[in-house]
Amino acid sequence: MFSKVLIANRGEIALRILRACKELGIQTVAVHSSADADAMHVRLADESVCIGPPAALDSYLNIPSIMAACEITGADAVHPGYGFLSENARFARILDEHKIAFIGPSAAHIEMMGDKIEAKRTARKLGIPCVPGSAGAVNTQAEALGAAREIGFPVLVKAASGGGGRGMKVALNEGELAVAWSTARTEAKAAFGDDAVYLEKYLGKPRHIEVQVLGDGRGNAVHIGTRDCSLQRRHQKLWEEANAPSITAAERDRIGEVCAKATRDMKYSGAGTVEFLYEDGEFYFIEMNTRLQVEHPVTERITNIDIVYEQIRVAAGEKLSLVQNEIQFWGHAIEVRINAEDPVDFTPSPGTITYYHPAGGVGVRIDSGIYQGYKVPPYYDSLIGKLIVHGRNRAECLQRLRRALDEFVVDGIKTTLPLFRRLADEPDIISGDYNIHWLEAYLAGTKK
Ligand code: MV4
Repeated sequence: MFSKVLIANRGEIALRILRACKELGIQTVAVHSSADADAMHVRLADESVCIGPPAALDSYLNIPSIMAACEITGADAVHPGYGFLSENARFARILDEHKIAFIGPSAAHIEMMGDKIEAKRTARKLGIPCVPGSAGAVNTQAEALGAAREIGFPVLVKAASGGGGRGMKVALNEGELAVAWSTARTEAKAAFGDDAVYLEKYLGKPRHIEVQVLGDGRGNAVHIGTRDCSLQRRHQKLWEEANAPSITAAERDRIGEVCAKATRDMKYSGAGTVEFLYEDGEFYFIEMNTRLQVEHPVTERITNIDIVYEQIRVAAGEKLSLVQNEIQFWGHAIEVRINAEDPVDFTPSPGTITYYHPAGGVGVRIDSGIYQGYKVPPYYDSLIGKLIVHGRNRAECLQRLRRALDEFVVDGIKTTLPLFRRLADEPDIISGDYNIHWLEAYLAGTKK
């Protein structure tokens, strides 16, 4: 096992990782920008190193600074959290060259899944159902037209290096294809420095359902259920549930086993998320994320599995501590993301937290590093915490969410908490009848 883990992240996830390390008896190093000196995880870590000024490019994304912090502190492993360097194959490789473990999959797996065309090719080869689409990159307008005719309209042009929805363009018919293809290429080039694009059948009203997998790189792998992450705004998830409410236990086990087998067959090591669009009873693979995800606590809550503990174990070369037939699912969990944002127009709301009273009681978990007097810096993502509630079933879970939200007080800044209190009373939310467009339509006042 590792003796000292450097946590290359900030905010609630840095604290989450620190907690797992402490429970494993591992020493912790917090690295932070000058704007994060007062963060809770910095206070709780055994050691801390300031790695640069507020701008993430100069601190949390600054590989030489982080390598220097590893060297100074003698850390033997790095946990990258989510975002920042968590899916940076070059960072994983540099750590490897310095005999420091990257707590995550191999650089090769990160690279493969970072290329969406390669990821899809791999998924199909491993028996994962995919969205019908072009065989690979579509490099000319004529190729695009040929592929689109074969797929059938509407089609979606996607960036090979994409993710997060950037460089994505819909073409409803042949007349729209040329413009969609060329603007997608231009956007992809500008955003990712790579103009490769591919085509898929456009699904109009899917749910976003993902499968959490864990592998140990030695041919052992399990799935630990599904999550529905359809409630999002501009590709920012706001509300996540486990298991996905719209599918049966049999459907979950079937798609879960397909993903676990794929994880096993590619000798994947660590935590992974296989993302699907789900429409009319069918799953369609879109991407695989090779990192810990923001929404991992809902899965932890219904399975009693500590995902970060498993990540650390397998990165240290130990076998997975889990076998599929011992994994059980207990009730239902919902996570809502507490962002320092206006709950109506979502403008950022950094500043000092003048009063903090977190919810508590049975079935409530809060992952957050905030405290009364903490100053939310303006430089980073607005996520300041997550409220996770559990119930024996979805109805109980929703009622517990309402109860927890009624208790929760964060004063001094605006947060998304009031939005969730409203959502918890919406008939479509109560019935579980929503897709990836529902929240944006609701916020626009049109509702579906
Ligand atoms: C799609 C799609 C419809 N059809 N692919 C958006 C982000 C990217 N990672 C995948 N995305 C989508 N791919 C096909 N063939 C609709 C989306 C999409 C979406 C997906 C998941 C969650 C939210 C979304 C919001 C808008 C569009």
